Amino acid sequence: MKLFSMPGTCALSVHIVLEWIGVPFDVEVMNRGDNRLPAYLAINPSGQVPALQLDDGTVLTEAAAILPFLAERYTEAGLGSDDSALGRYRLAQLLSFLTGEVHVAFKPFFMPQRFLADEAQFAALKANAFVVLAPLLATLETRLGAGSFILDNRRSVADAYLYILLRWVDNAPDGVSPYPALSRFRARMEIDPSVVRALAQQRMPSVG
Ligand SMILES: N[C@@H](CCC(=O)N[C@@H](CS)C(=O)NCC(=O)O)C(=O)O
Repeated sequence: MKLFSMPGTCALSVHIVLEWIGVPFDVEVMNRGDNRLPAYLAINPSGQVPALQLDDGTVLTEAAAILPFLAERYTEAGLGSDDSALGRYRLAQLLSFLTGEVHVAFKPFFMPQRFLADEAQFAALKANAFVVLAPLLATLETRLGAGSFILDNRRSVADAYLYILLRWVDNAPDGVSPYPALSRFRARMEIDPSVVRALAQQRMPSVG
């Protein structure tokens, strides 16, 4: 398998999961901009990461599909949902919230130019992203509570995704500190050897 990624992106979540699983894989950490070159557009026409190329050449995109795929293919790693009737859907529900609500709320902060042409409005748009994010982060804070993991207090692929989101919260005026449960979660992930390895390969700082 080969993971296509760029430093600082949500593709880090897939990298962490591959490290947790312990299966051999290649990773191409592209420079920003290379994701819009024809070579990568042939792999993922959206130009976005992550993309996971399987050994038979098939390409999977969208973290909400790649993460459960890996959890189900490598069940022995114990990164999926429980076996209850609704387990898979609870994971799908959570990944949908993380990718479709929380991640998307960061987009005006990271890419204001995709929302507005007037650069004079960028600062307000970026600041507003964290206003939109506050209730979403509060929901995650409540959900995590005293637990160690975000999906029904069992380790799962969703933890890797939550972690990459929390790194981005550093850009908020008070960072992640208003959320004690999320802060504890992030600190635990930060010292996970698989996370440390993935960060190094992604050329990303390991923040203490
Ligand atoms: N819905 C996609 C979103 C992927 C996405 O937004 N990736 C960003 C990095 S976090 C990206 O590739 N941005 C580069 C670009 O859009 O040009 C997913 O969840 O996988």
